[in-house]
Amino acid sequence: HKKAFIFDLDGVIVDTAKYHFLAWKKIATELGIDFTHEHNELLKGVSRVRSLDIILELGNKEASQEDKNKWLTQKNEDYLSQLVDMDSSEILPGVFKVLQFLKENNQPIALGSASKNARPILEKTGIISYFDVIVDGNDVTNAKPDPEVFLNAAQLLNVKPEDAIVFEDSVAGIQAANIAKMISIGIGDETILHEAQYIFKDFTAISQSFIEDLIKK
Ligand code: B16
Ligand code: MG
Repeated sequence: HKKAFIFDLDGVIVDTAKYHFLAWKKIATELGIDFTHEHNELLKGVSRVRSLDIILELGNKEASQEDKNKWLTQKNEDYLSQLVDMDSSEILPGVFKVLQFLKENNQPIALGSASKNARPILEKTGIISYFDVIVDGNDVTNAKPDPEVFLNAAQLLNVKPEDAIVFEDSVAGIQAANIAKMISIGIGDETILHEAQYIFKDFTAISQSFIEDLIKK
């Protein structure tokens, strides 16, 4: 069967969580809300709008839609300003090798990300040409753990969900892949990502034969 290899972006291909954190931290501090790295874990794979709501909940604050819109814009401008100097050095260890191997073996590759900034990030890091299909935060209405983003990617590649393989660093993303009946591969901490079918600490821990087996399955 033809396969589809679907990659999440933040936390899988690049570590943009640190930039998201800095930008949210500024907003939180302005609002007098204590926002820690631990809290930042809650925002992984979660949309921008939902992230702000989570931060406001943490601080027990309510806000008007007007204020929320202002902070969302401010957060994104701040985040984008951190990305100006981004280049291929920010691609996480082992990722490039896997993308290269999949391409050499003519395997369909997709991006399945909640981020609305996915395209500029793939361009800056020089890997956008590896992706046959890009589904991001601009294309979906339901956020992970809803499987919409991954189902769209597989459909665009003409591949059945059972033949799709998802690489994800967030719990919500692993749940989305599982709900879609796709093969879920967690990238990160095995205690956090225990719902994944396979878990690796990063892409350097994934062997070529593991990928070959997925292709042949
Ligand atoms: P943006 P992913 C997600 O990307 C991030 O994990 C999450 O922290 C962020 O809030 C979300 O994208 C939206 O990003 O503000 O750029 O639209 O992990 O699904 O690739
Ligand atoms: Mg992610």
